[in-house]
Amino acid sequence: MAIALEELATAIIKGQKALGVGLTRQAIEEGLGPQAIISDGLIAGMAVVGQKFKANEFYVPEVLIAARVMKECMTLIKPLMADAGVKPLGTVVVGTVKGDLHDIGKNLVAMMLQGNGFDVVDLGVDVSPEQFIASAKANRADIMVLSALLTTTMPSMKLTVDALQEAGMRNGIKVMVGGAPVTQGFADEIKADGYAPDAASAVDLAKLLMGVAA
Ligand code: B12
Repeated sequence: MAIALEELATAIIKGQKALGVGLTRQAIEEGLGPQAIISDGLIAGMAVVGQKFKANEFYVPEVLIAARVMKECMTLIKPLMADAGVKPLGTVVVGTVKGDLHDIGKNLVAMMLQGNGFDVVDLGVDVSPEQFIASAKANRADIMVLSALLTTTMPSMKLTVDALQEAGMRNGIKVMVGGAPVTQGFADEIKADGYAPDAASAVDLAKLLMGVAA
């Protein structure tokens, strides 16, 4: 029987890894294109997860589990994307800024962006301005996503924005900042392009910065 992609979306929402991977495999075998599997299965599922997270119906563990299922499914689909000419919404370089080792929130943001159609390059934690810039250059990034959880590492965000400016790359790349101590006021102060308070809003912001309807 032909697979209904809503079932795949539901498997993502419920965090059912074996089912999600099985349905993805089945969809590929049935000849469904990667675009349809991603849009109507994975992204549809992660969109619901994001809404539930915003509405406090889901908490961090549920989002992490759903995002992991999505990631597993994506590894099956990724090789087919280039062949089918599927274009990501944009390329984002993600990292926790220099001096900061907190990565739970950053990982959530990265996974939600990936689940919503962005190509994500995750640089990990303790990322220096130079590393951000080198990666943005190498990957032709559209957006830089900076995370900080310590008031003492927030200045690293400013240093990264300044370094981007000095490298002559500021006009071509949008900068998003976030993390518990970060505010819209701070984002404005350091001349970032945007701030969002959580992973679901980060996806909306990234789409806005790319000029895609959220
Ligand atoms: C877990 C944790 C740790 C773990 C980190 C493990 C890991 N792998 O991440 C460990 C034990 C290593 C740790 C170490 C330290 N920690 Co700590 N830690 C925490 C804790 C308990 C939870 C943070 C967390 O993961 N929250 C959950 C995630 C999901 O939330 P989030 O990160 O805010 O992310 C969300 C949003 O902010 C947003 N977001 C995040 N990034 C981005 C980026 C963009 C662009 C956007 C748009 C959105 C966005 O989306 C996310 C999802 O919705 C907090 C306290 C707390 N309750 O917040 C303290 C806390 C952050 N830690 C603190 C401190 C002081 C430290 C240490 C200095 C302790 C010490 N003396 O050694 C060290 C610093 C180490 C270092 N150099 O980084 C303080 C920071 C105080 C401050 N304001 O500066 C806190 C607030 C605890 C406290 N009340 O004192 N910590």
